[in-house]
Amino acid sequence: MQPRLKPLTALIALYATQSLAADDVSILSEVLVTAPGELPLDSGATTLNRAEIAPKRARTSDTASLLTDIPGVSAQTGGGLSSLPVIRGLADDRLRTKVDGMDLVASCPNHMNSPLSYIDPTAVESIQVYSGVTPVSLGGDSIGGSILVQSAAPAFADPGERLVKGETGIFYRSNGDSWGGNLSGTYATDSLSLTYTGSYAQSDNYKAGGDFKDYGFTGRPGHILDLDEVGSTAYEASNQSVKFGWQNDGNLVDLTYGRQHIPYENYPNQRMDMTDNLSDQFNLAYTGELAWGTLKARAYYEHTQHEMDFGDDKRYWYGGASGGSAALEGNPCSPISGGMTGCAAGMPMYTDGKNGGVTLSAELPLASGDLVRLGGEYQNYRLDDWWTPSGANMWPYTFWNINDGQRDRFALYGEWEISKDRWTHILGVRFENIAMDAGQVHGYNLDSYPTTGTTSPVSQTRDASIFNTQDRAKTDHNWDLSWLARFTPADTQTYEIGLAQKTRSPNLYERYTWSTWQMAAFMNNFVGDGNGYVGNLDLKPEVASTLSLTADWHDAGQQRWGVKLTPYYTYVRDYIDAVQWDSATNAPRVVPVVDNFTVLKYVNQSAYLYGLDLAAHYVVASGTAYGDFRLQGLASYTKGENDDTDDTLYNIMPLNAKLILTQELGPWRNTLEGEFVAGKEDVSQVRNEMQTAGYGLAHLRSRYERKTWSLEVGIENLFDRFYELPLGGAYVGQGTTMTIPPEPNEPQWGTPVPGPGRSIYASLSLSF
Ligand SMILES: [Cu+2]
Repeated sequence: MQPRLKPLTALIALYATQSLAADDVSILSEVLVTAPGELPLDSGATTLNRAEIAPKRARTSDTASLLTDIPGVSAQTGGGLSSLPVIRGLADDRLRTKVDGMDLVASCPNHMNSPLSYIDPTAVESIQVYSGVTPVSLGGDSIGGSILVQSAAPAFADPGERLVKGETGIFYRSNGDSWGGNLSGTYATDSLSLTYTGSYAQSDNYKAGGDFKDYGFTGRPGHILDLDEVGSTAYEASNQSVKFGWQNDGNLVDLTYGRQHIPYENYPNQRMDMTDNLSDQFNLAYTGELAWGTLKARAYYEHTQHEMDFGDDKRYWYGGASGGSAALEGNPCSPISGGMTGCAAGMPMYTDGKNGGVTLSAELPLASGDLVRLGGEYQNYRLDDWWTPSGANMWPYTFWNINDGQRDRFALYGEWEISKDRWTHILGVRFENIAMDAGQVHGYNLDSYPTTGTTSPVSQTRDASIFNTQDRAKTDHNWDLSWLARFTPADTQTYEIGLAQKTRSPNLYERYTWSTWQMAAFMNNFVGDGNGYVGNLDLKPEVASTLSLTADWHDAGQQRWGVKLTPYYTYVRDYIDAVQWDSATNAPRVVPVVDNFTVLKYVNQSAYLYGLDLAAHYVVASGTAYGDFRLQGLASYTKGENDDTDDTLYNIMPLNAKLILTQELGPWRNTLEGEFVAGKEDVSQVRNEMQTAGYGLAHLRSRYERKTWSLEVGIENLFDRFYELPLGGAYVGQGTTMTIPPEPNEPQWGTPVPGPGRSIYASLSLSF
C-alpha cells in the first residue's frame, strides 16, 4: 500500500556490524536523507525496522502478527489478515493504533477491518510498540500501549540526479495454499517523488496439525470440509497506493492515496464472514524544520464500505423452508419470505464508516536542552450499520444496528522532556473531549422508529423503544497524565519507571448496539468467543492507572548480551466487561448459562492486570568457521482479574516463551525457533471461555540475502503439532452458525480454534 525502500536498506541494517562496500555507503546516506523525522521518545519503544520485518513477510500477510516476537504482545485470532494485537492483556480499541499517523477505526460489528489490517506487511517500513506507559503525545483514547506503523517516507534523488528504483516479491505458503506478491516503484528528482506500491495475497483454509472435530458438513449442500481443516480461514486481499512527495529547504509534503479491496476474508471464530471490504484512504502530511523547531501537520480521510454475510463454509439458507435449524444442510428455498416457516437467503450486513482527522504538533527545543511538545488532534467519525431483510425472522424491513453513529474526538496535549545528568524525564498531560451520538433504530419488524410497544418478535420493538426514548448524546472529558523517567547509572544498565493515568471512551458498538435478541447480539462481537453482545447507553469511560518498571542490563557496547525485565501493574476503574443478559426479562440473567454460548451486556466493572515481561539475548559465538551464533529469549506472564466479580478477564495469554537460535554466515541467516505456551486454566466464567492445553512448537527459517535479491524459506510448526490457540476463541467456522442449533447439528460450544499445522513457505524478493 505504501512505498518502500530498497531491501538493501534491510541488508545494511542486518549486517550493520560488518564492513560496508563503498557503494553501499552512498546508498545508506540516501536512506538517511529520506528517513522521516525521528519519532519522539522512541527510546521507550520496541522498534521493528524493515530488516527485522522482511523475514516475517514470507510467513504472514497479517501485519498484527509481525508484533508477536515482542515480549508482552500477542495476537487475538481474527481473519487471516486481521488478528487483533493484545499488549499485556489489553486488546483492540484499548490500544492506540496509528497507521501513517491516521487513527483508523474498525468499522464492523466484529472489528474485522482492524486498523492494522489496512496495511500489508510488505508495505510496512517500521513499527514502534509502546508496551508500557505511553507518552501522551502518542496515546489518547486508549488505556494500553500504542502501536505506530509507518510506511516508507518518500525517497528523493541527490541534487541534480534522478532516482528510479523499485522492488518486487512473491511468496508461497503450503498450508492453505497461500500465495501473493508485491510490487513498488519510485521515480524521483531531488525535490519531487512519486511512488506506487501494490500487493496481493490469497489463501484457502488452513489445516490444523490433526483432526479437531468429528463432522465435515458446512450447512451448504455438498460442501464438506476435512476433519483437520479449519473452516472459514480463507481470504483474498489487494492493497494499492500512490504516494507523492515534495521537499524543499527543510519542508516535506506528502500526499498518499491508498485503496484496499478485500473480496472475502472468512472468520473461524465469528458467525459471519467479510464478503467485501473496500477502503479509500487520503493522507496529506507536512513536516517542517523551522527556526524555532519542528512542525508537523496532517489531514486524513478514510472511507470504509464493509459487507458481511455467510462465506463458503457457513450455511446460507435459513428458515423453515430450508429445513429449519435442525437440518445439517440448509436447502435452497423460495420464495424469500418471513416467519418461522419462511425462507431466508443469507444475512446481508452493511457497514459504512467515514473517518476524517486533522493533527498538528510542534516540537520546541529549549535553551536548557529540554524539549517541549505541544499538539492538537481532531477526529470526526461517522458510522452506519444496517442489515437488509433476507427472510424468515429477518423480514420484512431493514434492521438498524447503528443508525448515524457519531464519535468525534478533540484532543490537546503538552509534553516536557527533561534531560539532566543521568536522568531523562518525560512529563505529559492530555485532555480529550469525546462527543458521541446515534440516531433512532428499528428492527426487521418495522419500517419506523418505535417509541412505545412491547409485543413483537424477539423483543425488537421493546428494545428499540427503550433505546429510542433515551438520551443518546454523550460527552466525555478525559484526562491522561504520564510520567516516564529513565535513569542510566552506567553504560551497562538502564532503569525506567512509568506512571500513568489513561482513559478510553466506549466505542460506538459498546454504547449503541441495542437488541437483546440472541441472533442480533451474536452479530455484535469483537472477541471471537461465539457469544452475543448488547451495548449499554450508560457506559462510562475506562480509566487505567499503570505502574511499569524496567531494568535493562547489558554489556557496554549493547551487542554481546542483554537482559531486560519489566514488571507492571494496571488498575482499571470502570473497565468495560460484560454480564450475562436475559432478553425475556431484559435484566441480568439470574441463573448463569454454563458451558454454552450466551448473550451478554457491556457493563462498567473494575479490573486489574499485572505481569512480567522478560527479554534476553546472548552472543554464543562469533567469528567461527560456522559464523556467528546468537541466542534470544522472550517470556511473558500476564494475569487479569475482574475486581468486582473475581472472574478472570477474557483472552489473557497464558505464560509463554520463545527461544531463538540464529546463525549468521555470510549471506546466510538460519534460525531455529522454539515457542512454548502453558495451558490456559484461568478462564472467564461469565463468557464461558474455554480452557486450552499447553504446547510447544518448533520453527525453522533460512534467509539468503544478496545486494539486489533475497530468498526466505522456512517451515512453520516443523513437527506438525496440533494445538489450540489460547486467544483463538470459539470455533464457529462452519455449519448453522446464525444460531445455537439442536444437536447433532453444529456448531456447538466447546471447540477452541486450532492453530495451523505444518507449513512450508518461501519468498523471493528483488530490488532494482
Ligand atoms: Cu464485519
